[in-house]
Amino acid sequence: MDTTTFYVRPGTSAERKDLYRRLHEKNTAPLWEVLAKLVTPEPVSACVPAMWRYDEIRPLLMDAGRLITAKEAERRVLVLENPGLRGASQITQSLYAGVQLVMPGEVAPSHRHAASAMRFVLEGDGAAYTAVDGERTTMRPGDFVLTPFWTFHDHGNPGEAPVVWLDGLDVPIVNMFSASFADHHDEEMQPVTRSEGDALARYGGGLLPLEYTPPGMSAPMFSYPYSRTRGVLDTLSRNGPVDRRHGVKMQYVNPATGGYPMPTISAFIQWLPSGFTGEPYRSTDATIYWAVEGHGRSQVGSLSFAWGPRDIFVVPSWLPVSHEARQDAVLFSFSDRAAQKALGLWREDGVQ
Ligand code: GTQ
Repeated sequence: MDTTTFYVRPGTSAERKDLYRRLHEKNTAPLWEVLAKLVTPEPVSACVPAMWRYDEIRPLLMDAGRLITAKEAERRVLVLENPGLRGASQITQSLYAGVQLVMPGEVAPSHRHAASAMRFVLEGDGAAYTAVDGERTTMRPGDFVLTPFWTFHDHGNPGEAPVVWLDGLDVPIVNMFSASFADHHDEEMQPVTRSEGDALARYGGGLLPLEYTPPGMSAPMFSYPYSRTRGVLDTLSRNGPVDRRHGVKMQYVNPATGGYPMPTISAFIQWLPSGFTGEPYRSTDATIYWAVEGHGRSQVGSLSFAWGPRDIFVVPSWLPVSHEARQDAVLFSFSDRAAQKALGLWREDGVQ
């Protein structure tokens, strides 16, 4: 839709221009001059479709691994900058994404912040961990791991191989509200107070502690291991149904509420059968995709992205996306749908 014709911008005159100059001096402005770009009939976003190929990014990340330590950097991360939002540390208007590396023997020191974070593990030998709230969670490829609002977290890699994961944070949302806080733990590594797997068993096994009341807005467990997720997709791939747009698509859940894992971030995993040619779909939540398994192609607006394992691409708000799979494929994705739904803003199109 041509958004410039939705409101007709009034013509100008010498007297009007003089008024605008006097308005400007008093920190005011004529709404009718900006209304068309302020209140658009459909989403308009500076965020553009973009793709990051893992085999292009990985060598740069490993160079960073030689040039700076995790400790010196605090977090050794390549920020994924949307080409339409350069310099803003944003992959979409509302979300930050980065690719983080922890080398063998390193520790990324313990800190906490108002921003909520999620990780999706890309590579590693299954020895690295992230410690959240006194509990260490091993990070294996495909695991979805949470660092909720204001929880201390440090990342360590006692293994032999580098560990790399995708970070997704709601930093732009927090900063839009000017609500950012952060501090450091007294110790580089927070004390471990619970044994590994405790939160997953306590909250993630289809059981909850007796008469449990969620203490916060985020899931009480920190890890959604890929072995479990993959098992679900395996079963459902046989049982269907396979949606014409999404294949077999599931959302990660806060088991204590049935809602999204964190108040601002939603995450999804989908299986596409070999030969799948999906129909277009659009929604108001700009979405970051991460190819986990298989090869395929996604049409995003007028662009076509061919992807294979570990490639990342972003779909801006309201641009149609359709997926094709050359072989059985798995896509992870995340977005701000949780925040939009909480505010009553979320919309989708092309769903029957
Ligand atoms: O691991 O705590 O990519 O604080 C950006 C900010 C990761 C983290 C990022 C962070 C972190």
